[in-house]
Amino acid sequence: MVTTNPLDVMPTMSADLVRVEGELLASVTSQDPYLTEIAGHLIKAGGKRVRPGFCIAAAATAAGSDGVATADIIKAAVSVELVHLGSLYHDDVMDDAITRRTVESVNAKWGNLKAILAGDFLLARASEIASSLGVEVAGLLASTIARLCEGQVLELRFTYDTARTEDAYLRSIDGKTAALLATASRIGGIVAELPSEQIEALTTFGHAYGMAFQVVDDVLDLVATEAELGKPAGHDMEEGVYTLPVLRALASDAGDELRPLLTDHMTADDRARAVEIVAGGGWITGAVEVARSHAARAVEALDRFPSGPGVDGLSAAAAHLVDSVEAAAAR
Ligand code: GRG
Repeated sequence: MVTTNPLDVMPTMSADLVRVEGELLASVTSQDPYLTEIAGHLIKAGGKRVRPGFCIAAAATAAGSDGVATADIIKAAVSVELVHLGSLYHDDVMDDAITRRTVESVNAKWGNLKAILAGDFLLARASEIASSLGVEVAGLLASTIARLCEGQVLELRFTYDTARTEDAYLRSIDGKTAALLATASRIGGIVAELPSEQIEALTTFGHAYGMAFQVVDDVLDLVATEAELGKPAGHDMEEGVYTLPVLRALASDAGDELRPLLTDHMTADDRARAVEIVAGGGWITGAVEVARSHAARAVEALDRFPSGPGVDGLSAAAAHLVDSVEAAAAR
């Protein structure tokens, strides 16, 4: 199925995202130009801006909305992207990552200590902006940062553990990824002062989309090309992060051949063979099915609301997500 690009459904989104870019860069200005440069590094590198996009689209689900974001919605969009950025700075330190968003990672360029501090600075700016939007938004963003930490700790606890359960995997991605996408949509609804039923539906949408998004990200790590990933397929296994298709392969008859390959000293040959085993046994298709069911749940959450730029944009984003992974998995 070929789905519509969400940006075509919400024509006002591109101009709103330009406003987000300007405010993102302004928000990380420090009295120290050196910190400004480090904090702006990954903003300038790009990124898909899914979280600000959700915040803006969620607000645009308001009855009669023309889709154009208010100044407060742009602030909300900036605050959720800053939290995402802060988590990327810290994540790259943990993984010793060399690249991010196609450029040199902050830790590779400036070292771990400055990457950690600049990540803290981004979170501080996010909190400052959120507090200007009211206590509810500030509290929600703070509890979401805690959820990200919980999800990440749950991942670390099972690194290189071939006995990691599917439930432990799902709880981890719920925290490290779905929580912020749920919050991005919810904050859009709160700031736009939508009815509470609609805010709950938007939260469910963002959460279900977030679960699908991480499963898709994990599938892509196994099926995308090295050129697309900027690293060889199977990198997560090399890092000891065993994701849904790998866990299902481990639980099957193929487990006996796969398990000995999954070590903290995996060679390039081990990695290639492990990818072959996981990709050859139908576990990719199974994981894509899981992503599809979360994406369907996301779309369903919005089906009580009349069609309009916001609802249509969010639904198109969910359909587009599954479409893109199906295309990659079918290659
Ligand atoms: C300090 C907030 C904070 C958290 C600490 C490091 C950590 C705990 C959590 C890691 C969270 C994390 C990096 C989850 C992965 C989420 C994910 C799928 C990132 C990629 O998102 P995209 O594809 O990236 O939207 P772009 O670059 O397009 O924005």
